[in-house]
Amino acid sequence: MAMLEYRTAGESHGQALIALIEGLPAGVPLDMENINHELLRRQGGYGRGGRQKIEKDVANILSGVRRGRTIGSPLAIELVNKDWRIDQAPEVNRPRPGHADLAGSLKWLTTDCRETLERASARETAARVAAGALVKSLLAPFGIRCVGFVTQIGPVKAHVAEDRSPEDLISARDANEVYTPDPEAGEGMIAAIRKAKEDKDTLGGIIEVRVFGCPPGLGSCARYQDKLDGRLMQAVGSIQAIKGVELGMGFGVAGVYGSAVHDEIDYDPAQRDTACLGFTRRSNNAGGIEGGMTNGQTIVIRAAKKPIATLTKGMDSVNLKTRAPERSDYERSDVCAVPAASVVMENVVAFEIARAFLEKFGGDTLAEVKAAYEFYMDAARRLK
Ligand code: EPS
Repeated sequence: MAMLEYRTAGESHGQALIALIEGLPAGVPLDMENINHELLRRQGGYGRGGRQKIEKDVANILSGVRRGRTIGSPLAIELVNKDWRIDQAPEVNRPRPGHADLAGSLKWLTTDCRETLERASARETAARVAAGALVKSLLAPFGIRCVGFVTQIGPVKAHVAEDRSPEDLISARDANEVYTPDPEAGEGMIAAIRKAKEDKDTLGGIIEVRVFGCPPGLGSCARYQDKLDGRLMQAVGSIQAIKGVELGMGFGVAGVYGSAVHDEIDYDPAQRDTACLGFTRRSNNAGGIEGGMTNGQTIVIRAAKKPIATLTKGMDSVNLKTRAPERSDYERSDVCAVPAASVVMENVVAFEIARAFLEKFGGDTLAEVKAAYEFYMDAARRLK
C-alpha cells in the first residue's frame, strides 16, 4: 500500500498546476468548499499583486474520488492557469538577487532566467495548498486542526498568547487583511506594507502554525528519517522564500538554562480523554515534539520569510548575455506575500501531520484508521 505522498507539477504561466496525492485511505469525505476557501485565502492578504486579480483558483478533482469520497486510488487535482502564456512570455536576462534566477540559469545552462523562474515561482504553492487542504478531511474526524497566522511583517510584531483556542485564533486572524490574530499589530503591518510599496520595495515576515489535537507518538526517534521535527522543518523550509524554521522556543533555547527550557510534567485525570492523555505540561517550549515524536501538546512551528526578490526599483545585477552591470528585471509581483505564506504553511504542515498520522494508524479504509487510532488511545490511557 502506498504511503501518503504528494507531488506537484506546473509552471507559473503554464497551462495548469497539478497536485497528485497517493496513499489516502478509502472513505475520506472531501470538503471541496474548504479546499477552495483555502485557495482563495492564499490568493488574498494585503500586499498581493496583479496576478491574483486574474486568477480564480478552484480545485478540479480529476481522479481518486467517487460521490465525494476517496476510493483509495491516486487523486489528481488540477488548478487551471488563466494567465497561460509560457511560450510568449519574454526572456529575463538580468537575474533578480534573491530569486532562483541566477542559480537556476547556471544550473540549466541558459541565459534566459524564465526557464527557471516559471517553476520556482510561488504560484506552485497553490498546488501545495490544495493537497494540504484536501488531507485536512482525514485529520478532522480525529479532532486535529492546523491554524496558520502571521506574527510579524517587517519590523511590526504581533503578540499572540500561547493559550488561545483554535476557534479564537481563526476568527481573529480572519478579521483582518494580514491574517494576524493581533488586530493592533495588523494595522501597523498594513502601514508597513504600504510604505514598502511607496518605496518600490518589498517586505518579509514571520508566520506560525499551531497544530491542535495531535495524539502522542506521531513520528519516531528510531530512524532519523522519521523524526517529525526534521520532516516538518524540511517541508516548511521548502516553501518558496523561507529562510528559517523553528519549533517551540526555537533559537531561544540556546541562551538559557535547561530548567528554563524544558516543559515540566504533571498529570491531570480530567484531561485523560484529550490528546495529551492527561499528561499536562507547565510550558510548551518544545513546541509539541520531543525526540522527533509528538508528545500530545500543541505543535508550534514558525518560519521566517524573506522579502520577495522582485523589487519595482530593481537591484544591482548583471546582464547574463553581455556580462554588463544592469539593474535586475522587473516581473509583476507582490509587495508582501507573508499572509499568503501563512496559508501555504498551514496546509503544508497539515499534509506532514496527515502523513505521520497514517504511518502510525494507516489502513485501506478510514474505518480501519479509526479503529487503529481508538485502539492506541485506549491502550495509552490504560498504560500502567
Ligand atoms: C504568485 C504568482 C506569480 C507572482 C508571485 C506569486 O504570478 P505572476 O508572476 O504572473 O505575477 O505574483 O510569484 C512570485 C512572488 C515569484 O517570485 O515568482 C502566486 O500565485 O502566488
